[in-house]
Amino acid sequence: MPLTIPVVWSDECLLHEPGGEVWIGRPIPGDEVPERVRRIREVLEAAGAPVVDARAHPDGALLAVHDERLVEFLRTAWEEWEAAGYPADQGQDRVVPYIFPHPDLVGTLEAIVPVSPAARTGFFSFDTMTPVGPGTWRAVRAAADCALTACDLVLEGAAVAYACTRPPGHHVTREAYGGSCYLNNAAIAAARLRANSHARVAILDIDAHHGNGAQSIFADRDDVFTASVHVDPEAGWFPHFLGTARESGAGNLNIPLAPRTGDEGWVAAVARAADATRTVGADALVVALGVDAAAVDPESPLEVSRDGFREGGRLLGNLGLPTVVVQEGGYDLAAIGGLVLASLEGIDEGLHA
Ligand code: SP5
Ligand code: ZN
Repeated sequence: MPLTIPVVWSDECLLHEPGGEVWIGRPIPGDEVPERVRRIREVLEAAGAPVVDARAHPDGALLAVHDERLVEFLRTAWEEWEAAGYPADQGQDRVVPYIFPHPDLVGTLEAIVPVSPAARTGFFSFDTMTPVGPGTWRAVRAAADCALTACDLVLEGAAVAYACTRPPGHHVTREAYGGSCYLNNAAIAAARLRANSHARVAILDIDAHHGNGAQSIFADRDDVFTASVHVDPEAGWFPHFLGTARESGAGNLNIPLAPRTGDEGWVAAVARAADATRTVGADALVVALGVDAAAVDPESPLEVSRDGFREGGRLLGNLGLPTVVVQEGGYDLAAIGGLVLASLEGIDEGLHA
């Protein structure tokens, strides 16, 4: 049976090249590369899925979840970096931070937005691993358009649509970017569904890393429920500072898993997140689909198989909700396409069970 889920695509998503990202002060090759979505598309197309071009959407959809200062920073960061001479004078051809407004540096004062581009970067980014280069903004903006177009397809009656997009987004808060993410595509999609007739939207995040962005963005709203299944930050994993079960409450559910958790524990966690989504009475679903929980993935110690992703997908499809799937992480180029295909097939099977 061919895969009938529409795959939303934009060539512009290929324009962001991380180059070397800085980890523990050292440049290492970034693994959030354009080839990721090429591989996914190739596998989904071979499975028969129709590819749909992303449509442009106005900025209002971004400003529903992000502060205008972040959007303007990302739009202009590269040009200002270049104009300040960092590529020519310092040999640094990516926008990276060097100083951050630590909560105890500024205390009860309001941090200044720095005039120096290098310092300003630290106002908006929370790590050194999320560089901005010449093509970054166009890719980031196109990634949001892919998520929004997938929403359009679902609002027009598709049961499910998939945004085959990058760079990913789930670590981005209202005003801070990081974790290889720049704008929170899944949160933007959830806000879009809320603005268009869906009363209660759930974001279910199965990327291997905690979905801190949506948790933070929707913390004080009861119309968007957030749940995240991820490797336990308290066992030493990104994003390190949050993502514990203690942060769970009426509007948020965190399910941290021990390193080396495989199919059984991971699928049970996805089942719990799906049950919670049912309990809150969501009428639409956004899946933040990272496939970096796979055993082969270099960025996480979870050990989920392709069958595990298929089974997790079935549980999500079983919710029977209009579903927008947004691509997040997943860094093993040989495996990524098959893992996404298994997840989408699972969702499709669950929806029609
Ligand atoms: C979207 C997404 O999955 N973001 C997660 C980014 C996590 N990055 C943490 C990087 C930690 C250092 N990895 C370096 C590997 C060196 N071999
Ligand atoms: Zn991840």
